[in-house]
Amino acid sequence: MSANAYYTSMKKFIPIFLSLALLMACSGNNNKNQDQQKQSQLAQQVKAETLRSWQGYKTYAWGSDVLLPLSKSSENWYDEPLYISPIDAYSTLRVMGFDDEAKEIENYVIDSLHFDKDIYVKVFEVNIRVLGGLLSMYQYTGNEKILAKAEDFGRRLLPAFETGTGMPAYWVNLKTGRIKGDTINMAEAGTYLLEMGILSYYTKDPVFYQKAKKATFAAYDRRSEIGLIGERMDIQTGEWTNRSSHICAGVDSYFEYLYKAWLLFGDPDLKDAWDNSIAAIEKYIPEIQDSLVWYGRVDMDSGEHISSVITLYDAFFPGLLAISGNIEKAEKLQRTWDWLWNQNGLEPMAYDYKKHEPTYPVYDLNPEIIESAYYLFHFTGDSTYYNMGVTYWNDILQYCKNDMAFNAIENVVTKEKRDYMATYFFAETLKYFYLLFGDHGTFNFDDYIFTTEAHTFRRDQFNKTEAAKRLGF
Ligand code: DMJ
Repeated sequence: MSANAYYTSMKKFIPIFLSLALLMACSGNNNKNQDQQKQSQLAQQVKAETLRSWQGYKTYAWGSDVLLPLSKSSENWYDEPLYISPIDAYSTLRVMGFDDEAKEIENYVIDSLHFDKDIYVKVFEVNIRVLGGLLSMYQYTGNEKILAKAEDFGRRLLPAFETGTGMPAYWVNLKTGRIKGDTINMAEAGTYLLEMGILSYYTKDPVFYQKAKKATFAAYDRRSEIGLIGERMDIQTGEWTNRSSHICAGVDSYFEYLYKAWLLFGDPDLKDAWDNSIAAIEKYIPEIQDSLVWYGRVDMDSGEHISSVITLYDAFFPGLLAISGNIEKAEKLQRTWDWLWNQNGLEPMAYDYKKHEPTYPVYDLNPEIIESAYYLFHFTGDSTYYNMGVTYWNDILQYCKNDMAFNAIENVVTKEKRDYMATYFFAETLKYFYLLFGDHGTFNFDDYIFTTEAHTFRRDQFNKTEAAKRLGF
């Protein structure tokens, strides 16, 4: 057939092709619109549940650290409250656009929160929740009174770092600066680089970052010949008191902060430590069991596996692998966590992957698996991760929702309830669900760093040359 004859015969099909193309474009758009609608409906549902829980906290626990949702009462961590729930909730309320509720917290902190209290506080826990929350509040508001509170609080934590190794004591008294506790795990020793670094950046006083860095490197410099760190150390002598090496609860955020603090400030020492640490982790820790990859516990000197008990906190690791560029490993590991979640509809606090049984069946409304689903959905665009989030959300609605807020679960098998709503449920769990389910127009993942408590900091507000000067590296 000549070219002309061919075009003449094809001409009659042109209107059909055009209609088909139009139809496909329309149905593509329809699907996209439907997806977007579904996404935004879920995000709206998370927002509504956040507001409902916040109102529950305000009604029954205002001024206290924690809401006990089943007994409709409250609890403080210490003899006097530190307003941990509201401070933790602040950045989530801002991310969701609840600005009036957030303003109320800001005013309350300024008018009523003072730290000159004769109480021993857990240095790690209040650093990630109270100091991190206040710093995020300062970044959102620019209110110098909030920065003054954060600085006052940060200075009250500093005496904890006056030890033989530079690792903080477990407890410090906010009024007297006295310390308690002989040993510490590596998460409690090495999760300060972000909060203390940000405080140094804002105050232009390097002392905070310097203490944090010394504490982190007190662990790193005592790594074994094969490059692994242990779990627990004597803060005065620097002797390892537990030589089990892992990425589980008790060490987890030590690694998270090496990488994220490097991203935010650009201190090359952190990048070196991260590169060496992740190489050793990947060489010795992962193992395959039942076709899934598990990050168990090994001996820090020999690298031999010594335990197959993992904790649900470890589900932060796919997110960390993803942000540090290791998408393939992140995806594999997330499949393991998703499998574990789906065994019972919620995940247990501790699980033995060789015995196939929960060793501590509590679920405390923890965020890590959702955090990693959010990171992976962001980096891959694969709806698998979005759908994982939908499952987790529906399970939490089914098993943990109560008439005023949400409660923890005593046993993921029986679903027996527990009268507690952890403060990080506001800071992390609800925030990660909301971000996973949509509204990326107003919140762009790449613009922010999340602390281990999911307090959000805009990356562009930290200039790296300036950071080197202000943090002293
Ligand atoms: C949070 O307080 C922080 O993420 C911490 O680093 C460990 N995990 C809890 C929530 O599970």
